[in-house]
Amino acid sequence: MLDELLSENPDLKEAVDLALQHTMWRKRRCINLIASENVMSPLAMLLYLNDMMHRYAEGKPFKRYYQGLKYVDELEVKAQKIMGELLETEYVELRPISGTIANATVFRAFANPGDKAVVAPVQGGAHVSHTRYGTLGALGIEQIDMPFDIEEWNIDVDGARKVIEETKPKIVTLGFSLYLFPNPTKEIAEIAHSVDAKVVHDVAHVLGLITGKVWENPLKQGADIITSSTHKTFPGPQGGLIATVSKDDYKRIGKVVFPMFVSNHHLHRLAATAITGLEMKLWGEEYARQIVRNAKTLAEALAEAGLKVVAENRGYTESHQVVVDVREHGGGAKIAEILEEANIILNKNLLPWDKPEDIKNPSGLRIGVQEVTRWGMKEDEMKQIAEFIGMVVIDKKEPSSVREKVIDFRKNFIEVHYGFKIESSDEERLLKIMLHGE
Ligand code: DSN
Repeated sequence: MLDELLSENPDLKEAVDLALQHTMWRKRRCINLIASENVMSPLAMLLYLNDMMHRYAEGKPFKRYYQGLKYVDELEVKAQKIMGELLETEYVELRPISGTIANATVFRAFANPGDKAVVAPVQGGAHVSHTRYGTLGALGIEQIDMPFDIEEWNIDVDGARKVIEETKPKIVTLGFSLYLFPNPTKEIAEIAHSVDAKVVHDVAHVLGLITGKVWENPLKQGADIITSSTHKTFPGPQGGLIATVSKDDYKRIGKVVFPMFVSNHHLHRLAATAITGLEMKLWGEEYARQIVRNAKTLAEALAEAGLKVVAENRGYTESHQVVVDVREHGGGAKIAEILEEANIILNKNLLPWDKPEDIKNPSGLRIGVQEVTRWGMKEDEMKQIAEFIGMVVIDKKEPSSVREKVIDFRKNFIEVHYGFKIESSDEERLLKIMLHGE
């Protein structure tokens, strides 16, 4: 029946094929090492398909501008509570639909156009939304960078003190998208608070490491607010989150979320976020520990294979990421493209010594192991992945020959770990309700 429909309608066939091909390729035949992605468990995915995706809910739970939301209200409060328990605070906002919108909200709540923000150095891997090119600039807030210490692969605290004390910003941001070691939150927060600046720590990359208790929670280190997405090391649906320890800050943030940055907050993700949060309560610590073990093992194996892994003096990494300098092999763009031919998916990245104009072919590769860990891979598999990468980058093997080996290897990792398991009969039952309402 479907085949008939598709053969009669070439445009439909193309659209359906593209979505199916992508899914089969990325879910079954690739090693995904993009550091900002992950996969949901089948239960979270199925519940993500719920009817809330069609609805509006402007305002806060139980104080909405639309009717028909009695289940949405309760679910939103439940999801906030679960995330709050994981983050050890009662003040969680789940309405921002992405990490960037979470940042925009907080920047707008605590600074006006013309104010200053001292930000974690872009050179060290801060996200574009913290810059003049992104959200910060769009809001008319001036970006002033803290200096970066390449030896320590972290923020230079003495340099940051000088900049913060001289410029007296309204906001100080921390957090990186190229994130190997925790930022010195405590030290920076003390300096920022001495000039009455709010400390906003963007933990998008490490949220799952924080909820898994292998990475310090900035809210316990003096940060006033954390912003995040919910789909990187925290393996939930794509979405945003803000958390704070202050009731006043929470109220102020809430007034900016809606009506300024979010009208409809994509309600179907609330169920999936709640389910993923419960999974992280049960298995998140084991998951986070394995992620860090895997990242360290991969870094060491890549170095042994002859690649220049950064931060060797600091043990390469304490996060889900591994960063490799591939200048001598032709640069990040070239190597990332060749690896894609071998079905190894990762991204090129600017490294601290690159200039902005190097963006098209920067020095680095950014590698994240959080998704392969969720597919059940452990240290032995990290060594195997390093071998595949070495075959392409060092031994210059034909990527298509490595691709065959990658596809074969990937066949053994098709179940999501650290999540709820359900029977296929349950999947069918839930899918039927999601599609047809009963
Ligand atoms: N695009 C994400 C990343 O790759 O780090 C951040 O939003």
